[in-house]
Amino acid sequence: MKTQKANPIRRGQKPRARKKDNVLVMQAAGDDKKIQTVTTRLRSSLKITDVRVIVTCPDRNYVLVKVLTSEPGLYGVGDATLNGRELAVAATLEKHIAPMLIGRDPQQVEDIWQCLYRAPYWRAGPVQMTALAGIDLALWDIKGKLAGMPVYQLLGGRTRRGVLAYTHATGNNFDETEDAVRRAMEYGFKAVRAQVAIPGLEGTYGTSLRKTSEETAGRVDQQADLPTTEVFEPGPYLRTIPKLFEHLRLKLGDEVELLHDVHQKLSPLEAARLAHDLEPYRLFFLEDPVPPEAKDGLRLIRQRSATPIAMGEIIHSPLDFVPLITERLIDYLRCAVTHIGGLTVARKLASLAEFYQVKTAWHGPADVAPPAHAASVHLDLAIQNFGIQELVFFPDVAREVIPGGPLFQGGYMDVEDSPGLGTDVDEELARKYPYRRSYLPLARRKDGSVHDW
Ligand code: KDG
Ligand code: MG
Repeated sequence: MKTQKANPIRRGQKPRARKKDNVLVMQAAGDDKKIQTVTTRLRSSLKITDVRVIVTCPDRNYVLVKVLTSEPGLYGVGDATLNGRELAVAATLEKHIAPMLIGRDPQQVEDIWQCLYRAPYWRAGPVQMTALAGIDLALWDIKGKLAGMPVYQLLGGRTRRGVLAYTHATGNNFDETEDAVRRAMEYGFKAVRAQVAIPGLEGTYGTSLRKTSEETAGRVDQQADLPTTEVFEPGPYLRTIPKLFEHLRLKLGDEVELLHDVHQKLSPLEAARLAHDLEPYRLFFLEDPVPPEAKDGLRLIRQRSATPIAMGEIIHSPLDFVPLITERLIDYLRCAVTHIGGLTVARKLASLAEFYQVKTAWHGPADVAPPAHAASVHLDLAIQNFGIQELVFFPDVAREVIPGGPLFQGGYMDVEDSPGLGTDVDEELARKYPYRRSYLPLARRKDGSVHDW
């Protein structure tokens, strides 16, 4: 394209001398010439002027970050939602991060990432990494708008036509879960996560669905203004889940990809047994079989079965993934782009994973906002080792407050070809839905002792 060729910044070169830019500007014709001159000047003087943190609850709580610049109308929107700890992230952004950013050049995405990661001295942690991701996403959004390109282009361009998506299906018994998987398949999904209530246990992770604007796929309603309690026992769980997948394979055949989320509830030995017992049903992956502190136990799972393992939605330090990847203890990298520190670092993890045949499955739950889902899909479109992407449908009210986000058709997700991430926030509307205190549930064993939820 003519304009792109004529612009050294778009080609990733450093704008060394204004004179050189001018020579190139001279090569462009007519209107192109004016655009070139304006963008070159704009880029050399662009500054961050404000960082707005928008906490809003259109159906559930979200933390949006809006980074404004010295160029009127040029801003970026990121997501910094951390379910149940929204206000801690908002305070980190407002009190500690925003003052460091005012006056900085928003184009220095990597340098800003490094400053925000290293400057606190206290590295990582979910609150800090989520706050950092909110800024990082907003900066990539700005960079895309400046370049006039969708973010996936800046990440290297498309490697695939669409992004294989999965959604959730659940039920109180095997037949209900089977029906839910069928509905998702009729809607176009080729991959479905299946969960079922465990007989005799009150409340099972992933089994209480709330109504959505899309009838075929659910969002899990597990928020309350004080933690509710679910009961978990490994015995009944380990006996039920292989039978669920035996039922599903028998009734649904081999075509549909099936996934299951353990939600970090098992010990390594229990998880190894489950992965082994599930092997005949050929899961796409078994998710978070053990909690992160027991990740050494993944070795035991590996020795016992060939069920693919996805891990990491509550891992927030990028470095924690390094041994999981290099020792090939996981098959799918499953952190949330928005909880691991943003696109800048997720892209690096994906590159490391590529060399070890580990694929990506970025966490995409209802409790992260559309800019995070969009960022995941932009990355999925650009990397070689994409695996699968979790998809949820947002209710209309959330889509009005936070417009834009990935599209879904025929089992695949995509993004519109608009510049940046393709999402926004309506600040005025957001104010109509103020924050509501909410917690995730707690889990206890039958004897009353606390267990991982
Ligand atoms: O905030 C917790 C949720 O994001 C989590 O329970 C969802 O495990 C989850 C998943 O795989 O989507
Ligand atoms: Mg999960």
